[in-house]
Amino acid sequence: MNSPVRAFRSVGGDPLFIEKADGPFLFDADGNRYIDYVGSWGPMILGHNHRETRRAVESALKNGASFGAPGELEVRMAEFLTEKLPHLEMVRMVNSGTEATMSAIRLARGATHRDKIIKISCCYHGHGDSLLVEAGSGALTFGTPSSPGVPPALAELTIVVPFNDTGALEKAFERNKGEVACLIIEPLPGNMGTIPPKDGYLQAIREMTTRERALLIFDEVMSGFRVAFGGMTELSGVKPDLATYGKIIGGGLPVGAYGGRADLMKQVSPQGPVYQAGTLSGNPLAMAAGLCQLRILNENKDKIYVHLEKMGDLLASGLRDVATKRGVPVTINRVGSMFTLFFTGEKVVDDASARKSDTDLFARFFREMLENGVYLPPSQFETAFISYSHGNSEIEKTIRAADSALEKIFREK
Ligand code: KE4
Repeated sequence: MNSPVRAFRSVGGDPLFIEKADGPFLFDADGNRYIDYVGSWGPMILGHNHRETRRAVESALKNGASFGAPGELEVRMAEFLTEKLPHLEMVRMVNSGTEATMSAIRLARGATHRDKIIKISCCYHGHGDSLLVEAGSGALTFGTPSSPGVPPALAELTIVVPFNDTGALEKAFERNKGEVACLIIEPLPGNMGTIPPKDGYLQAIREMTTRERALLIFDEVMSGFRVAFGGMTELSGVKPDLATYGKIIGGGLPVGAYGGRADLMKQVSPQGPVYQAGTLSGNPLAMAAGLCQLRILNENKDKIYVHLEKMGDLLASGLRDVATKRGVPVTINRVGSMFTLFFTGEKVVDDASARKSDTDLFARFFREMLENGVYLPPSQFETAFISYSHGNSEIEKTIRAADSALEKIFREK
């Protein structure tokens, strides 16, 4: 088990071992087929085993796997990202979202000569020490939002405030005047389940960080190229100083990236003193897969994002109808092809309201859906993803699977 969120710990039962994947489907080692809503936790926006992406990797591999020296593909990736994402004046490729956020934090501290950072309670930014303080995703799921092993001297430099609460953020800045290097946020949190920002919240954060001369880091590892081609930066119109990416930009291969204002990025080694390095950064295979997927998204952006929105709307309304029909209180938060079905009747606007969900019922529902051939993320506090390869038939089958799952659960209650 190379990542805890795959462990089915919070939903019970043994994790499935997957042999292959294709389009919207996973196939386990026993040959069972599932409609997949994990999508490798976000990267597989076009669907699994995409023909063109596979060919791009095969053709890059013919030239060798890794050179440890600059190559054309990583330059093409940098050109693509900086051309399509105006807030990225410069970008550095790394090998995971964790590396991207860890490096962006270090750059913020180095550039501002300040040590403190502000993060949002139960946002997850990978497993960098400074960010495993009240973190989301598996840390939240398994009840260890703040991980042992992070020295208190470091953890106390991370200030945590609740999501969607500008008052708490004002107070945090007030109490740490002139000491905050940056605020890092998932502009669309997906690691306490999907929770959209309240209207004006991101704009308010932008104003506060500018006023306090703290850098604003948008962690778009999950939302980047997912909720729109330009991610939440496009949807919100808010321009961060730095942003991090991962998942989709690697097309399923190990990848991460951080970038933003050139005056900041020029402080990263070798141009500047802030050190960050990586044996496989800009790896030709990951660049080939990522560029292929990004180019397909770019060349078909209207068609693809309209389809993702349509499928998302169809699924969310179908699930809501099924739950309402059976008198089961649910809240479904969705932005495009990212959604979470919370087993609570209350609005879910932050981690406190998310934690009110009936996680036992979620676990039972998860297992019944698996029985019915649908593979949801194995945690109430994760986001489900729809891919471009999901069509009406998969959505309708999923809704029927949910109907029979709830029927069975409540028949036996
Ligand atoms: P990676 O180091 O896993 O590539 O990225 C860390 C990361 C950073 N920022 C955001 C917003 C993220 O969602 C993630 C990783 N997301 C989890 C799923 N919630 C990855 C799945 C896993 O840990 O296995």
